[in-house]
Amino acid sequence: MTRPSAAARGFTLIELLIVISILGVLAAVLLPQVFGANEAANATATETNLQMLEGGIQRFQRKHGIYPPDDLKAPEGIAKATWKGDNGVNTGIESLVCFLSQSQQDGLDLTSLADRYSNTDADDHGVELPLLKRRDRLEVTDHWSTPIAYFGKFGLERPQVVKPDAETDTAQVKSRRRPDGVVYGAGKFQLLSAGPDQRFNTDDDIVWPSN
Ligand SMILES: [Ca+2]
Ligand SMILES: [Ca+2]
Ligand SMILES: [Ca+2]
Repeated sequence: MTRPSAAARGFTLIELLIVISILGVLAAVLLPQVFGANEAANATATETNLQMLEGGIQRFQRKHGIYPPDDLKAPEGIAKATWKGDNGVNTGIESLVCFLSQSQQDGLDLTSLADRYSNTDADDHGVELPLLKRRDRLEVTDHWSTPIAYFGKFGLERPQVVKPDAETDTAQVKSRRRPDGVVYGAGKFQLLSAGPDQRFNTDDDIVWPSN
């Protein structure tokens, strides 16, 4: 068996190095684009769900003349609160899910969002929600799996406590304000996603309505 000459081995090694460096350059150029595309797709999908929730909120408002409460407390004459009291965590979005899940006519069937449920604070309503057919007190998450925050009309100035996931400590979340200082959704409601960084009250948050 003849061993390859030193020149031949060297040439192979150089070729290998060139290939590796080309792959390195390609990865450096393409990976951020791939991740960027993913983030953009997640943002679009999250906005679509926020828009869908808005549809339910508006239907509730048309029927009852008020926006769905963000405190799990049923206003007089609207619904009879048969569910358990509040544990103070994720309350806004849990309350929205609860009120929208009472009936098809004045709410929204959220069963299509099954892949976006979480229950990071592991609580329950004690009774089954009529539309959702679930007893656990679910949150709806954004596409980075962080529970969305929902601020009702009267809760826009009240910070909320959100537990991002089962392992992470709770965070205090404030409703988002426009550059002129007016709160987004003033006089109505606000839905807030923590965005790609999974932290609330940073620049990448997605707010709805966004004007
Ligand atoms: Ca809760
Ligand atoms: Ca919960
Ligand atoms: Ca954020």
